[in-house]
Parts: sequence; C-alpha cells; structure tokens
Amino acid sequence: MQLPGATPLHIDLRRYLREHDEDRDLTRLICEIADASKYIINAIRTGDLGMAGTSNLYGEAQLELDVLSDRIIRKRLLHSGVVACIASEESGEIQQVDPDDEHKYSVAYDPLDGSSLVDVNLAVGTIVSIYKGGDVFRPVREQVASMYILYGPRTTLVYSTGRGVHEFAMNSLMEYTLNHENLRMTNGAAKIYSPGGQRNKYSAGTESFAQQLEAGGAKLRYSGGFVPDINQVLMKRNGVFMYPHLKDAPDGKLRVLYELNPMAYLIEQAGGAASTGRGRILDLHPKSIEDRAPVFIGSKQSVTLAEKCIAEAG
Ligand code: FBP
Repeated sequence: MQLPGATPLHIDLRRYLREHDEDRDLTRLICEIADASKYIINAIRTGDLGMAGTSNLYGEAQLELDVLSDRIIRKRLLHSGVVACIASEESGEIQQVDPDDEHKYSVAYDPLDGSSLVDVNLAVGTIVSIYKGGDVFRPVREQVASMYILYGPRTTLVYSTGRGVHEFAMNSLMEYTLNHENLRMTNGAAKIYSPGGQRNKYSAGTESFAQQLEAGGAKLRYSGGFVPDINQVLMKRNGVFMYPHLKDAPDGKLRVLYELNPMAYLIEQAGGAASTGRGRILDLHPKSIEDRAPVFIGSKQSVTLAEKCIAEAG
C-alpha cells in the first residue's frame, strides 16, 4: 500500500516490514538487529581497536570490537523476547533461551565479519541467519530470513524474508530507509570476480575457472571482507565471489552457519546462485558450529561454470 504522492523510497525499515505484512515478531527481530548496528557503528568509529586478550572457539585472538559487537547484538536479541536460541561466531556454545517455543526464532550471526579490516579502515559487516523454532542445525533452505549490515562509507542493511531482497541505507538520523527494492542479479559473463584464498593453493578446477573468468574480461575486486565483497556483486547485479577448497584446506575457510547460510539465501533470493563447487549451499545441513565449506556465489552463469570446471578437473 503506498500513500498518494508518497514515494516508496525513504520509507523506514519498520514501516516497510509492516506494510509488507511481515510476521510481527520477525519484524521486531530484524529491527532489534538494525538498532544494534547503531551501537556497533559507534564502536567501530571511536572504539578500542586493540585485542581483547581472549580467543574464540576457533582459537582466533579476539579484538575488543569482536567481543563488544557480540555483546551488543546478543543483548538486543534477548531484549526482543522472540528468540529461542542464539549462536554467535564469537562464542563457543549455543545459548538456549526458550528452545521449546516453536513460535520463536533461532538466530546465528557473525557480529563483525572481517573485523581485522577495521584497523586498516576497510569495510566490514554483520551477518545474520534466522530460522523458525529452537534449532539452528537445520537444512540451510529452511531459513526464514537473512540479512547483513555493511559498515562502509555508508551504512546499509540488506535483508530477505523470502520475498525479494531489499536494501536500506542509514540516514543522518541513523534511521534505515529504503534504497533499493527487489534487487535482482543479472546473468551473463562475470564482469567482476572476488577470489579468496591463496591462488597457488587452488585446485586445477578452480584455477581453470579463474582463468576463464579473466579470459571473459572479469576484473579482480577483492577487499578481504566477505560482506563488502558480496555486497559489490549484489549491487552490481553481476559477478562472482569465491573462497574455494584449497590444497591445504579442502573445506575452504568460511563457516556454514554464520557466513555461507545467510549469504546463499540472499543471493538465491536475488536470482543468483551459491555452490560449494559440487552442490547448492542451500542443500547443506550443518551439524556443528565448526562446519566450513568452499563457496562460489554470484551470477548463475558463473557459478555453473565453476561447478563445470571442478567436475572436470577437481
Ligand atoms: P573472520 O570470520 O575471521 O573475520 O574471517 C572471515 C573473512 O575475513 C571474510 O570476511 C573474508 O572473505 C575472508 O575471511 C578473508 O580471508 P583471507 O584473509 O584468507 O583472504
């Protein structure tokens, strides 16, 4: 419903969710996470960039920002009153809040993906995956929503609840207002590609894929931050990001629960594709918070080419 004379643009996030009849509790959850990002921006801009002196379950030293962002989001999730369980990349265990309430939501999130890039003033992001009920270890395709928040020159929020992919931008009042509605990937040869991992560790199939992308005129665009790199592919409506299986890391680097699930859901919702190189990310069924998988994500044509190269040369 659009008021006479009112443009759909600049409508704020909560009103947009309401006007599109999103579930009331899901609306609250998405808006609580949006509100949390306002505190994270502040921490990024002015906070302590030092080490926290602690490490996460992967044994990685945590930044103060990692711990603070995790605390900020967890507090808002608990405050929402609609969360059944919480899984964060920064903490080793799943927090059971109200696991038996099938009306509530389970949330898996990476509070500040690529946080080490803040130190060098590059863009980073928050990634969130949402399931209905009290369990995050579900088939990836059972997600009911996912979103990311990009802390770059502008702060933007991209979400899908299964009815298209929409981008909101933060205005000077720190409100999220509509910027792009129903983002759709185009097909056709990739104009940009983001190759993660060391190339000298690429398999023959991945190397052949990279060479065919370059032969097709694709330009290299890699920031080292999953959120800004995926956002570039989505906003350009074309291109491919990959963090493939490597000679010394057959499962690649990125985590299924916190990084691959939500982005695969968004990109598929936008008409793109997301693959491990041997199958859809959405067909995965993670069993542990440690699960990682290779990823090729972006325009359907490029992802299909990646699968073909890997089927032929491994
Ligand atoms: P973290 O979860 O430790 O932040 O790692 C994720 C990430 O930084 C992604 O954002 C990015 O795509 C990738 O790792 C970069 O890896 P690399 O430094 O090997 O290129």
